[in-house]
Amino acid sequence: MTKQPKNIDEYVTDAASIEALKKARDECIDTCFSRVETQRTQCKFGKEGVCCRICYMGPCRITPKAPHGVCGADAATIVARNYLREVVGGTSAHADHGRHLVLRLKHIAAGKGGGFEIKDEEALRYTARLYSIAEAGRSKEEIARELADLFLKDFTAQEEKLKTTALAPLNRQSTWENQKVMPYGIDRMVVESMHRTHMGVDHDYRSLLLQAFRTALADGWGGSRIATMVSDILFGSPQPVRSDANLGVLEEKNVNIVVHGHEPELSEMLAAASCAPDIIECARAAGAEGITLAGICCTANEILMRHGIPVAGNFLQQELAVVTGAIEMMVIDVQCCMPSLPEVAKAYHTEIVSTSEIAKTIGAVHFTLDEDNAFESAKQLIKRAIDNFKKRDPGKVGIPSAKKPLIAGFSVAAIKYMLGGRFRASFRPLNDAIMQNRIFGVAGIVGCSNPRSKVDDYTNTLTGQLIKNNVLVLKTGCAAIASAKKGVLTPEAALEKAGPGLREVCEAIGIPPVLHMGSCVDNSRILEAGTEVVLEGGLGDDLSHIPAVGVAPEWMSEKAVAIGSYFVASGIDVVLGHPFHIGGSQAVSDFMSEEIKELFGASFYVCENPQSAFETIMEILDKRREKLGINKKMERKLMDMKDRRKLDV
Ligand code: SF4
Ligand code: MSK
Repeated sequence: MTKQPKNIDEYVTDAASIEALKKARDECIDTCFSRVETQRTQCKFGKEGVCCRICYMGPCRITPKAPHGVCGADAATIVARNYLREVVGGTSAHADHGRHLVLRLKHIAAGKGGGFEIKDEEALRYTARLYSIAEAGRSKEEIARELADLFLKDFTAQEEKLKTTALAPLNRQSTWENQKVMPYGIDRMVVESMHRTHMGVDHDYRSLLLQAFRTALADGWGGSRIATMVSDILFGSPQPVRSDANLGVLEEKNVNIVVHGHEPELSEMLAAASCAPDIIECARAAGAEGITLAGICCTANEILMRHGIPVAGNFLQQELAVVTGAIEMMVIDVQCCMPSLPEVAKAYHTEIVSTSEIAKTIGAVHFTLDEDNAFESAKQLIKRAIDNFKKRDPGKVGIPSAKKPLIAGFSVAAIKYMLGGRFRASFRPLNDAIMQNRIFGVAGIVGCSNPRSKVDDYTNTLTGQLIKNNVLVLKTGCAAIASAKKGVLTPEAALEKAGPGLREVCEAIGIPPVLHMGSCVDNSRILEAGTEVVLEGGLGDDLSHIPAVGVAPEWMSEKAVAIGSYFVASGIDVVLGHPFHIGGSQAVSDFMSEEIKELFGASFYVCENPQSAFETIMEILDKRREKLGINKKMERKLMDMKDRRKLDV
């Protein structure tokens, strides 16, 4: 066993995690919080990005005395190659997720849905129109077939630009053409990047970094955007929905099943199957009162957004959820699922079940969904969890009571509807509120939690300061769950915590000051929202003009590297809570903070504490407002529906 954390509240912030981590310590369970202690001393070469193990003349490490690898590569080449490979990792994760969903859409269109169906025909027809696919008078299957084929071409296109990039503002598309970063097919971008970083190929750090931004664009405006659109078509476009978040959503008297990872397909089936009368009867027969289905990470966000299924926690609560001793089954799929889970589960009765054919974990039981009979298959899995309920040891159960209410489900369509109503759905009221300085700007806060810093602390402190200063916050991923646990995802929070201008707008529209927009792939919704702001008019004609900023306070994954890169390449400045592994090359660092401003109109800023992030964000927004000429103080007035209609110029 590794060294256990001493002062628990130096690691975690919310009451439920504090309680669960104390329980883990008392029961001598290793978690990421104990393992991070044994990993305190980090490799300086890895951290600075100057370790190269691309070929077997190496590994080579760059130092002042050894400024070149065996092949002659310098620090800039090695750092840029490593960075590009991180972007490739992140892009691949989102893209592969998207590809699975597109294939599902194609199978459904071919009549082989196996229990899956197109739930949102309106979203299907709307998306088809975006790509000039004829939809009037055609069946949904016909449209779905053509749309799925078009999306698949966005993966395989060799010499044609990614079609989905046409959803970006026109000026941004020109920037990408001018800077030669317009991506081709997603698969080609990934393969080409791996080729370019092979030993002895691309050595110019600028060339490598531009390829990193090009590959990232194939994520944000390709794999992720496609994944979000297809998820909405298959499972329904999110609408505001109430729920609760934190470990307190687990029920002592129920069979508790937790879904974890990123893919919505099986969890959608589990959500439906967990309500089936025969399944509930089965749970009662086993001595439970019912079934609680809850989520961790972005699988949680997917089913929260569409069904209001409660959230048990974010990334660093996955082991703590098992430590409650009250989970019969944790169903894991892809991304962010720790390999430690089966080891933690050994101390309890919890069964860890892996469900993706591409993601196996030693110690987990593997379950393959019967694609032809998905609903029945999901029921079988739940029955297995019910059987496990009998093995629960009441003496080991300790469910923290803390949980907070929340509202999630803010797709762009839902925001538009809330702003203007069904027949006048529009971003106009938001643009006007920004122009009138009721809302100072918009911050998209995204990303993970990381045991190297106090969990959720940076994210929540910064979010609090921003809303107090009239910055509307859009959130996804584990950052959104951090806000949920803090209780700021409710309209009531606007009354208490938002600044006066933001409060007026939130009250008039009935939204929280922090909008939960979904999972990690749903960062594409933030790009979509930014594009709506541009198209609505009055705030410049490119994403690099609007008063908006991206923030990743406690990020940890390669996906975050790709996300940050596509935000910047899209013209949105990004503030990071800790730096990329690029510090070993001054040339690369200068490129990422300065030179790219000229190329994309945005760049990266590193702020290691929430106060400096707050100041930097306000400065970025202020500069953008100044350039737009909208920095004048406006009279404040409470908007009602009549006012909002008047604003509709
Ligand atoms: Fe060393 Fe060059 Fe091989 Fe990298 S590619 S391991 S720097 S010899
Ligand atoms: S789950 S990538 S820890 S946000 Fe999307 Fe959370 Fe980060 Fe995973």
